[in-house]
Amino acid sequence: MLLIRCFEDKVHEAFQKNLVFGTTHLCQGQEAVSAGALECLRDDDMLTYTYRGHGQVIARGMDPEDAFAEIFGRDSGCSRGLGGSMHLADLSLGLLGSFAIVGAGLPVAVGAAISAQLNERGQVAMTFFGDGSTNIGTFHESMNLAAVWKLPIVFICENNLYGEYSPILLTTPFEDLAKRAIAYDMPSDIVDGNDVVAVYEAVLRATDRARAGGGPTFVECKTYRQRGHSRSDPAKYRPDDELESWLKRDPIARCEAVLKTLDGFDASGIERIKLSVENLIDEAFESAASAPWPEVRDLSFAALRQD
Ligand SMILES: Cc1ncc(C[n+]2csc(CCOP(=O)(O)OP(=O)(O)O)c2C)c(N)n1
Ligand SMILES: [Mg+2]
Repeated sequence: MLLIRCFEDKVHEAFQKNLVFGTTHLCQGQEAVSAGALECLRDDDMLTYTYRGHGQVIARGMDPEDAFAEIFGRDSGCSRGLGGSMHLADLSLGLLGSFAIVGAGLPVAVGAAISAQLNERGQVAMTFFGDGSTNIGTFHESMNLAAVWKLPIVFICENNLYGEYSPILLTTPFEDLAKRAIAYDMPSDIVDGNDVVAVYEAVLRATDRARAGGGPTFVECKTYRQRGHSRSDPAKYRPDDELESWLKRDPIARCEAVLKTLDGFDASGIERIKLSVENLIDEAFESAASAPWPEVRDLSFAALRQD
């Protein structure tokens, strides 16, 4: 979670320094969802995620330098600098892609789940999406097919209460999105998405069910994005005190408080972890920011295919 938080803070800094081409959508406040859920995956599992997908990619183990380089448009980026913040992918890590079109990642994950079912190796697919995505047609088609074919997939909804600048109840008739699963006779769970252990336990139940042939699960994680929707959105549309009340439930601070009650963890140990994460991110940032640009000839499809 710290790695994701530090990474996102640096991306924000980079954006202000004009190092980021295009836009970027940050996930500070939602780190427990990525960290808890990704802990349940095996190396050969596959996932899709959205434009707000830096957290999933980092939690899955992409080298932060490769992710920074991609966001800065450099040749050493995970997509050769040609995709940017909304296109972080690495097939060797099962990172099938981030999708800028709301809802577009779900059918791709369903396809991955079909391949997992045919392979019979106990793989699962996972797909992350926001609350707003549950109003999109592909969400319903994906849930339906996954339920009918009992596919090994976990649908993870990061309900952060907003779709762009709209509060959820202006676009959706209810706040508990797990109700959507009832229409597909699919098991579901609602968890505190700012509690990393709660996320882990719920998602583990879901991945265990999927691997055992029990089909899909919908896991709704209640969370909150601490920053605006994208770029420099100041998020002025939020009611007074809302951010403050969610900052009190910050997933990292909460985890830290729990760790301090355990044997073997104390304040100085946690400080050491923070310092080592900050150093790692600082070094990755500096290397990526000075990495070479792609050559114009590399922009051709033929050149990319040779890799
Ligand atoms: C099909 C489609 N419609 C509209 C948009 C514009 N858009 C980008 S993000 C977004 C909000 C999505 O909200 P949510 O699914 O809750 O995800 P969050 O941004 O909160 O993570 C919208 C409407 C889009 N990218 N794709
Ligand atoms: Mg949302």
